[in-house]
Amino acid sequence: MSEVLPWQLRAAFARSLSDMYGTEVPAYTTLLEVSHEVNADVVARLGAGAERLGSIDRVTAERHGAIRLGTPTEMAQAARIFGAMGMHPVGFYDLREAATSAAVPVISTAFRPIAADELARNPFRVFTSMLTPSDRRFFHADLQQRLETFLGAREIFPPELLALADRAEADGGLSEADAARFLELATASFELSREPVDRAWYDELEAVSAVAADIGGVASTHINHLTPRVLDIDDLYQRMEARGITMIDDIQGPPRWEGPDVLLRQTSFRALAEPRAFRMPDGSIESSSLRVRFGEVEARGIALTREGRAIYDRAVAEVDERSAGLTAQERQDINREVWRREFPASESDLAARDLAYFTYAVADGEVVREPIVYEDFLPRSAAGIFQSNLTDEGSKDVTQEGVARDADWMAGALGRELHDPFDLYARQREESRRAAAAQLGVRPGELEAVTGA
Ligand code: OOG
Ligand code: NI
Repeated sequence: MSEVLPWQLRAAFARSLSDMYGTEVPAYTTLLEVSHEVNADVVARLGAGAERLGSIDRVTAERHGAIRLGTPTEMAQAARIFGAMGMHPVGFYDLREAATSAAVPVISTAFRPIAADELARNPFRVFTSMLTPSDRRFFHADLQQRLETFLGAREIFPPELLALADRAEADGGLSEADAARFLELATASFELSREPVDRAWYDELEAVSAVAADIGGVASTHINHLTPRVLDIDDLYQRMEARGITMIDDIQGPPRWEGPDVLLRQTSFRALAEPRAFRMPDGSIESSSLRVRFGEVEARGIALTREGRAIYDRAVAEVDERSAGLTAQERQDINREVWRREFPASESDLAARDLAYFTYAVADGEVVREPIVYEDFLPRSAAGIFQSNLTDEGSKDVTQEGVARDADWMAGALGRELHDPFDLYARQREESRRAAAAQLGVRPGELEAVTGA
């Protein structure tokens, strides 16, 4: 019998990773402290209204992690480990296309719980990227070959961990003793290695892309960042700067405005120099540092439908076009102006125009509409976060043809179904509408007519 259920493994893993990362990156601990202060203040100010997009318990425990892997084999192994914790691959992100200013040769998915009750128990998600060594815009044939040989020879996840993961997935959990071992091995897989880094190899990759060096320049992987959720990201940004921590220039995503929060807003503090050992070409060991890991924070809003998302994508393109050479403040102003023109300023208008997802429930004979929180990521913001933390642009030969990658390719690499985020939100909405309609004895399509919801 399984004593520790998948959601309990997931919650324990998120905690264990957070503790480990806090010892590795002390500024992350500061970020957590400030996040807690901000959230406590918002709850004090707004009361129950602060919990419209998730209970304060959920939001306080909520984290997303980011990891970067090298090969389809490593991706499939990660999928087994996350599968053990009830986390499934959702969405396909092509950051090669989304990045505009630096070389980011990766494609990504996110592992997360997909059922509403699982999300409510613990919403831990991990943005997981993999390198594309066959993409000629970044890697010439000889470098591709050496990179694939290097990646093919390393072992990121020990066989014992994978065996425990498979057992957990098959049995729906693990015994106490197995769970403890699983958590220990899983956490250790994402610790920063003390092994000396091959200086020449790392530098060769870094000339192409700092992200390529971070992934393929070392024989292990590590958690890149762990992101808490805050209820007021503008307030958090100011408080971090006041504490002397330099933040990147922008808050990525929608602007701060008077209407409903939608999708995702994110920002981060700049990557810190972390001491690392290097093996030099003459065999000597030197200590130096690498700047790849940073602290990110996010605020989440309502999930948009495909129509709502299309408006968002158009708005991003317009803001980009008009922002060249402007300051962060001027960019935010344009973002807000475009937003006010394009998006309705109330939840009921978002619902009426079918731009966002809501669930419906019956309380005291009335239909109550509640927003569905956005559980996914934004390719443009993800690329922005990657790029804003790179000191070097790397190189990208745009005269070459890129290698084609899409959601089907990713599903094949993972050997699992890749869920479409829009389908998941739509299903949640339809299920709630069916249940509410059944309770009132009407058809789902008549809910609005009955109550004006
Ligand atoms: C992932 C960047 C994307 C987010 O929150 O959008 C991401 C990475 O830096 O590895 O984590
Ligand atoms: Ni992130």
